[in-house]
Amino acid sequence: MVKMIVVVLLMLAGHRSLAFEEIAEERLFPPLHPNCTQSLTDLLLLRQEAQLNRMAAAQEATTELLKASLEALVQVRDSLKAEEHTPATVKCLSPFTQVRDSCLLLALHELHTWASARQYCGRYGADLVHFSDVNAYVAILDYINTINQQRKSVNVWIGGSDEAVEDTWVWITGELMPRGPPFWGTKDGYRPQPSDGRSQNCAILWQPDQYYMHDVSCTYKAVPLCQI
Ligand SMILES: [Ca+2]
Repeated sequence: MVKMIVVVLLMLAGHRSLAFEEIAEERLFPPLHPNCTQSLTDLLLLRQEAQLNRMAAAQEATTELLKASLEALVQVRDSLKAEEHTPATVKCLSPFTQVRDSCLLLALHELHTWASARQYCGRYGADLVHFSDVNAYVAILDYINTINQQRKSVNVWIGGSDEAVEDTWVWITGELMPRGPPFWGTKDGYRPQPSDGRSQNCAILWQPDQYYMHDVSCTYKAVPLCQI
């Protein structure tokens, strides 16, 4: 009976050594012999402890690696954020003002048709403003309110039209304009903009509708918002 227990324990010990232990450890803890007087239980416990220590060390190394990777990713994210919020250095000559990455001029006392407004901006080597995202739009609205602190009732030409192809609104750069909210007016008694088909082909920031974009006739008179 005792011999059988010894054989079973030896089989268990042999299985564990094949599955988990290194050859060096086999030298440290040589195979058991049935006549060995050392406690088999103690020896198995030693082996188990060595295995656990090795697993703990491997886990610790993995944790350190993950921490280092996480720190590197956080640094990349922070640097991208800083880049995103730092406007490029732009030198704007008077009367232009830097707004984000471009120079703007709201010619508050000039009233022009859309085409004439483009010519006005052209005198400065500029053209009517265009923008592609909400942040740029908000920055432009802030600039307009800063220049027009007296809340003069003026509408503002921007560089977009659907004159070439009805209902295909493009910037003067040829890029498609954004559509829908929050750019175009949709409320406060107005029909969703743009709303007037072939009779209105130029885009304007409509002051009575909090400077949301509207379509109006290109021969309407408004102030140019020039951009370099
Ligand atoms: Ca139209």
